[in-house]
Amino acid sequence: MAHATFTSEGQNMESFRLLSGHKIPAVGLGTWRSGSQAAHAVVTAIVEGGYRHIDTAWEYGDQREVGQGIKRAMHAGLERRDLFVTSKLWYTLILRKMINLSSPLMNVLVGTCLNKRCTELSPERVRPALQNTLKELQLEYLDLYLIHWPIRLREGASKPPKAGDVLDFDMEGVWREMENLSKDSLVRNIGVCNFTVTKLNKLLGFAELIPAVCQMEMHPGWRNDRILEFCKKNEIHVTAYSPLGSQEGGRDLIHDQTVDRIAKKLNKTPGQILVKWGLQRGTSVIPKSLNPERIKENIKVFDWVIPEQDFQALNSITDQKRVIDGEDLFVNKTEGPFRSVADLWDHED
Ligand code: NDP
Ligand code: 1BO
Repeated sequence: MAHATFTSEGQNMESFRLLSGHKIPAVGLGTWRSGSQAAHAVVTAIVEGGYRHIDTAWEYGDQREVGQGIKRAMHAGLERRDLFVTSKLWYTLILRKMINLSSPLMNVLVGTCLNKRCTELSPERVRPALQNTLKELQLEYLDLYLIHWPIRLREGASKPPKAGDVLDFDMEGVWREMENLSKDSLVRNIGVCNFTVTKLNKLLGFAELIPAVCQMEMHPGWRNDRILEFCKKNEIHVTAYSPLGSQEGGRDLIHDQTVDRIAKKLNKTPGQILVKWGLQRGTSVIPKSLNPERIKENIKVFDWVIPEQDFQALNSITDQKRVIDGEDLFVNKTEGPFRSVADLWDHED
């Protein structure tokens, strides 16, 4: 069962233990939309902020920068084993059987593929995708590899998808390949993001390796209690993404009245209250920031607690709504197969 571990002071909740026995640091740095500034953010987080957990994804297009940041942090004296690096399987770039990997033609094709946002989530592409991610990050292994979305898109799919862009997803085939990556020690843990209870139940029906982590949107504006309870019951650790309400176009929880009131009362910042709320629910939390002061602020959450009454006030924020609902990526209102956001989330919200 995933549970908190405590520091020698006996009160600090700094990591959670996964089913595999590995520990996931409770606060990690998110890197979505960090672009060319990702390297600097990663170095600041690790070297100055004391972060040991970095979250990235092929889709973020910043794995090279994240890798450079990790390398610089390691030059500053950190060991690889001290870090917990997560990335995510989106779509794979390489049609290996058809192409000589070292040929100049390969470079051209990969470039073309990148521009087209190759988008097939299928079993034979899982390993090449991971290899590509490891190469970009300049790492030998990942601590955690997640299926980014349980949806397969056609190569060159549009955003929003056109008819025929969203294909059947071979969940069992993809998961078997994820399991093989784990057996081959290329990844220490495997997991999923953006699954529903329906999809998790399906996965648990055939999984030889139970997902160690389920990464989901969670903040006081979208508590997502149903999936949290399901995961706890099944000993799957949950990581809360977009813990501050996400970025541009997201929900401004930093200026939410309840959050602000509690922050002032506890002499903390709204960002710290939002991170701490996630930790007190038993989830790890991955706030993104490019601002050095905010990066450092967001992890100063271990030597205090949100009192029960205030915690319950945060649990009572109304207008519960997803920010990252996947509509622009996966919904085609006339052709389907997902005609609405509700379809996408198996009508569980
Ligand atoms: P967050 O909820 O982490 O919010 C980030 C925003 O908050 C940025 O605009 C940031 O600005 C600002 N911010 C950061 N710290 C503070 C603070 N202390 N006070 C005020 N503002 C602050 O957004 P994300 O959506 O990026 O989620 C975090 C991470 O979760 C992602 O970066 C990604 O790694 C992961 N994720 C995973 C998904 C998945 O499908 N698995 C989906 C979405 C996110 P600034 O940079 O200027 O500080
Ligand atoms: C669509 C990607 C959301 C960030 O993980």
